[in-house]
Parts: sequence; C-alpha cells; structure tokens
Amino acid sequence: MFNKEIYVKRREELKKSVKSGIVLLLGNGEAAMNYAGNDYTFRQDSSFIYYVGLDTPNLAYILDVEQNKEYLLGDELTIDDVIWMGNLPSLKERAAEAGIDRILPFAELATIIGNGLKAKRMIHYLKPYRYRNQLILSEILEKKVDSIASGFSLELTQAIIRMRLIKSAEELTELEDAGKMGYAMHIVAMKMCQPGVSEREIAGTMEGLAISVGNRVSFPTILSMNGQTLHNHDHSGILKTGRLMLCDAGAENLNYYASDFTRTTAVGGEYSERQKNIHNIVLKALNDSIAMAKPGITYKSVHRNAYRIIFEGLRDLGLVTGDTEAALEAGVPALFMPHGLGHAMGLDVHDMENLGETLVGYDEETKRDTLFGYRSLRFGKRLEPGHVLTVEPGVYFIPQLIEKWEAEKINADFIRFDKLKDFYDFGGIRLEDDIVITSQGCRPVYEKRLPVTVEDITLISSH
Ligand SMILES: [Mn+2]
Repeated sequence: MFNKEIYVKRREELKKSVKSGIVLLLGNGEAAMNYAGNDYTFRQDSSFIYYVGLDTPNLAYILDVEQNKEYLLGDELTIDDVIWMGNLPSLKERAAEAGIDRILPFAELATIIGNGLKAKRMIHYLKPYRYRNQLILSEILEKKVDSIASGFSLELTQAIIRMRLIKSAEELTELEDAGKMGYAMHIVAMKMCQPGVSEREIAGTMEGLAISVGNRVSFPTILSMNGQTLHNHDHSGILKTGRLMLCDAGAENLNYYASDFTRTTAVGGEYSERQKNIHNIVLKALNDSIAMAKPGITYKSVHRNAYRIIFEGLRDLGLVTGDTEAALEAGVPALFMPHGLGHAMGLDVHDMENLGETLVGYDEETKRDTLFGYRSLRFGKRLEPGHVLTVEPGVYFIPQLIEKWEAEKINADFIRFDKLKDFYDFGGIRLEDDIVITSQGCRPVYEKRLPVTVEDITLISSH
C-alpha cells in the first residue's frame, strides 16, 4: 500500500470527474473453491485497490459527491475471526490508512443506496465481474440481477479509465518490481527447457517463484510445445528435442502490479534453420514495434506495421505471395497472428478489462476494427506518456485454421497452402516485452531485457 496522501489525491481527482450522485466502489469478497471456508486466494478488486488501497475482503467505499462526504464500509472482526484468522487493525484504523475519516457497518450500504434511490440520485457503480458483487448490487439497487451489468455508470467508468491508464512514478516503480519477478521466472524457464523435462514442472517452478516473492502469477501461465494454441494452459507435455516451448507468463507483485512476458525457446537451445527464420521475423516485428511506439502514434498503426513485417518476412520464405498493402487490407497476416499486438497493463495484466476492453483501448477517434485479426487488438488508441503496454507479435501455424482458409478459399491468392503443409508440426513463436510510453518514445518497464535473439536464448538454454 502507498501512503495515504496518494489515495486521497486520487479520490479528489475522481470527484472532479463525477458531477453528481453517489459513487460506489465495491471491494471483493472471498470466493469459495470447493466449500465455504476453503477459498481461492483472496484478490482485491483493482479499482478498489487504486482508490482505497486496502486489500482485505468485504469492504465498500462510498463517495457522496454533493455532500462531499466519503465512507469506508465494513465489519469489525468477531472473536471467532480473530481465533481462526488472526487479528487485524480496526475498521477505523484501516480507514485511516486510506485517509478516510468516516466508517460504517457494511449493512449500511443498503440504507445509503436506498436513500439515494428514493431521492432519485444517480448511483455510480462499475460493471461487476463476480457473482457476489452482482448479487449485492441487485439487492441494494432493487434491480434484477441480469440488468445490473448494463446499468453501470459510463461517467465513472471513463473517469477511472482516464486516471488508471496514465501510470504515475510510484506505479512505475511497482511495475518494474513485477517486471523483475517476471524476468527471474523466464530465465529459470529457459534454463529448464531441456529434453525430458515436463512442461508442468517448469510452469510450477515459475509459479512457485512468483508466490515466493509476490502475490501470485498475474494470469495462468501459458507454457507449451503447442504454442499455436494461443492460451494453452495444458502442461501435460514432456519436452522433446526439435520442438519449441512457448512460455507466456508474468507475476503480480505484493502491491498488485503485473508483468507479462513471452519467450519461445528451442528445447535444449537447438534451433533448426526453419525455427530461426520464423523467430527472426517475430523478433523484427517486436523490435520495430518498440521503435515505433511513441506519443501521438496510434497503437492500431503499430499493430498494422507488425502485420506488415510478418507478411513480408513470410513472403521472403515463400509462404505467402502478393502485394503488401493489398495483403494488409485483406487481413492476410491474421492467418499467422490471429491476435492483437498488445494491451494496456497495470493493476490488471489486461488493464481494466473488467471495465470494458473497448472503452479502455478505443475512443471517439480510434474505432475498433471488425476484420479477423485486427479486431482482436485490445488497445488501439493514440499513445500518451505514462501508458504501459505489452508488445507481443507472434507467428503461429494453426492447422485447423489454415485448412479452413484453404477449404473456403479465404485470401487464396496470397497464401501458399501447399508450402504450409510442412509447418503443421511447427507450433508457434511469440515474443513479448512490456514498455512504458515516455515523452519522446518508450522504454522497457524493467530495465533488463530478457534474452530475445536466437543466439542469446541458446546461451541460456543450452548450458
Ligand atoms: Mn500479454
């Protein structure tokens, strides 16, 4: 937790962006894993963390804009809580840590919101992503559960997105710390990437590292020889010489900030000519994207440029053919990279995705594309200093997708389907770094870059 002045300042700024009504930020509760009392590790809501900083369950924050009063709602621990779970500071003391003077029992939430409804005041809440919070909102707002999601406050959501997207100096320090954790995890994975080692052992070791110094992994680790499956959480494989191991993983540090890196390592550090060629195309797309990222440029244009590099690289290898501009218009590179170049990152690895991916990543000026591949870009808008983004180009050979395009003659003029048959056992390569946009361009979030060239990865993994 930062010092309380930071939270006070953030809430003052938030107050300026919401004209009237009652702002409600619901913290998270515990979530039962297989029975009540055997819970998933507690994870506080990120917006609650951003404005209040307290990471214990069953809290809520209320700001009455007109009355200029704010409250922390929660319940004091019972003697049973203390016996089983340990002592905690009182609610009053916890509120003071966040710079909040007024406390109320959690049950008062219904009264405050009920009175607000009677007075026909606007109740600003964020779209819930957990059933518990959906049910609480349904009850206190006296609305059906299925109408809660659509009734969120756009005004509050957009105000929070504006603030959270620009990372302050103290946030960048936290992100750097998460980057350092992610770096250590990936170096270990590269070293362990030897024939006969199981994917599970490597994924488990990485996760162990994350929880040994921080909160957890920032998302379930993607680690597989079958890197063509973009979010592959199946770790049942045993590494084999000749294959690639794609590993996309990151850490959440003790203050909830995330990192997210991807490296693809040849098992035992031995790359074939074909693997080197594809790796170098992805590496060029990564490096050129980083070189291009600066204030004033849309991330959509950086994504398109990455597609250009991938198309031209694959054309040099004889896998595609034709004019670059025409291929980009037709979305040809999406066959090989059916995902976006990157996303915002912060307290969430996909920052604020719960508030609405398109609200975070697009605006009036930059609209989301509808074409396959382009439409998967989570963040497309103009870059500003303080934005933190991932850059993660990839090239994959997904046999089912290639066969679908071949059967349906999709972009058939551009694609050498005959040549692609040889690549059905290739898997995929993705390389991902985390950057922060500066006044001039961008810099890595964590100063040390993971080995990224074939030569440097080989040095680590063929020891
Ligand atoms: Mn990512």
